Amino acid sequence: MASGNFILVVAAILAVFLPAATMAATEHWVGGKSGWTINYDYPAWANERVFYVGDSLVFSYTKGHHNVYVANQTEFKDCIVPTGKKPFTSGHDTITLATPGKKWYICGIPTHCSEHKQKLAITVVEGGAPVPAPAPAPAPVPVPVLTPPATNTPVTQPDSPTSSAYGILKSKYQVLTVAAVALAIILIA
Ligand SMILES: [Cu+2]
Repeated sequence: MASGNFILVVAAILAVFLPAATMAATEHWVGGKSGWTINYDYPAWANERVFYVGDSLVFSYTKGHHNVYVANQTEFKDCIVPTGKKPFTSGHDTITLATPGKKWYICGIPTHCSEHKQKLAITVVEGGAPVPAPAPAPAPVPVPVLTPPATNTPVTQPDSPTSSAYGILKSKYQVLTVAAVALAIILIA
């Protein structure tokens, strides 16, 4: 019963985490190795990739040298620092692309956008990460899971020799089968 529970628990954990792993969202490091900086060809960078809902942008730069404002189309086009909006300033700003559509980002440091093209426009599309939402999702087990394996450790232990012994028996049986078949072929020939 103990090992049976354990298997169920493992299966439940896999059921919860496997789909999440399959639909891994992409982190787009803006500007690649150059990061978020001046005089970089962000339109070309953006053209090389597809941005899916659920992906994220990472703006990487030396803190204090730049910042990131989420802008609208006009602010982007004319390099207007959005009023009443706080910029991202950490130097490692991760922005999750939660909705489809056009997104605009600019640096708010004077002249960086207007004279040095430190601005990024992307189009986010749906569908990259299919959300299959399988039926068995509702059983959220993580907490009760932790107790049984701890107490069951001695019980699970004897299991492994048994199953490996079974494995050996099984492989011996396979060897015998192969040998029998080979013998049959030789005899027929
Ligand atoms: Cu800047």
